[in-house]
Amino acid sequence: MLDSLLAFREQRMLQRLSEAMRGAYPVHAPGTSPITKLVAMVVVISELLGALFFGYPQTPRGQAINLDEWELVWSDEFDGESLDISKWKSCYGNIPRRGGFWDDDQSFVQDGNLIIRTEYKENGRMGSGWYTGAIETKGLFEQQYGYFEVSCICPGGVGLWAAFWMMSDGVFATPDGTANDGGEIDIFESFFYNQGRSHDAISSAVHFDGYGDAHQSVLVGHYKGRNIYTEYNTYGLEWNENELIFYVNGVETDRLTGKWVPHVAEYLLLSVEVAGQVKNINGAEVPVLDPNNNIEDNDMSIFPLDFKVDYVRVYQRKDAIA
Ligand SMILES: [Ca+2]
Repeated sequence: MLDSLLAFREQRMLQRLSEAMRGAYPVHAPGTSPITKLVAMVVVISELLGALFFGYPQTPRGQAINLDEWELVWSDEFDGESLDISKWKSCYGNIPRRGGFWDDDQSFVQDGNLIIRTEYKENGRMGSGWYTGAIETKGLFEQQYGYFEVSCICPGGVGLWAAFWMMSDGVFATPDGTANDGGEIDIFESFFYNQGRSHDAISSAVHFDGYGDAHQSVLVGHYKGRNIYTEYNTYGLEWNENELIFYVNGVETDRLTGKWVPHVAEYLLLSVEVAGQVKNINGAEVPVLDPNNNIEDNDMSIFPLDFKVDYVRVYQRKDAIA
């Protein structure tokens, strides 16, 4: 009954609350004193209640990824002079996107990082407005299952939406009620700058069966990073034939099973979107996506603002390769 009424995230909160009260979540180190255990339990339970009732982000408390079990099979360290076009291509070309424009000139390599730069341009190639960018590996690199990780610094401004995600054309195939034939896997999305307790958090989600009437999606959760606008954090996905397991800084946040798990190769995307309302883009009024998340609420002196990506690394399980 509860299962049918509650979203995935709420079900998970209740499950974890029950585990925390039994002392089973998080797992305590052997020999921890009773007082330490009690304090840890109170901290965990308060955080879960805040997440359940107020949507506050949680601290990742799951298993740690063990990279010794994985073989690096593809990566970009962004150490070259320019974007490696054998690995990346423009995502959809130069187009209007949400409250701004995706423009290929906004993505470039500098000092060992991929930079996706957001700025206001009076005389951009598509007119005046907010310019940012997106790149993808579609047709250049696609993989089914593995461990996928980005290390990055998110752009710290209101109304900016940086993401590391995966896609397959199967997302748009005839709806079958599952992600079997492809899903949009949002390994992380960052859109909580200056949003109270969520400020330093990211979101993970999965979508499938297109974006129309048959669309299904799940919010995996909101999870805390560590100074995500000034320090490098890693966001990872372990994808096997049974599960999608999400990680922040190498610690599991949550996992999905069943219909949410794709079983086709997918490609990678790195993008920034302007999530707020922007008026008069080529004469069109862009609708408000979130009145509390408007790029025009920023002090203009923070721009240009960069999404800095130190690396993207892709692994396969060693036992799957052997
Ligand atoms: Ca499907």
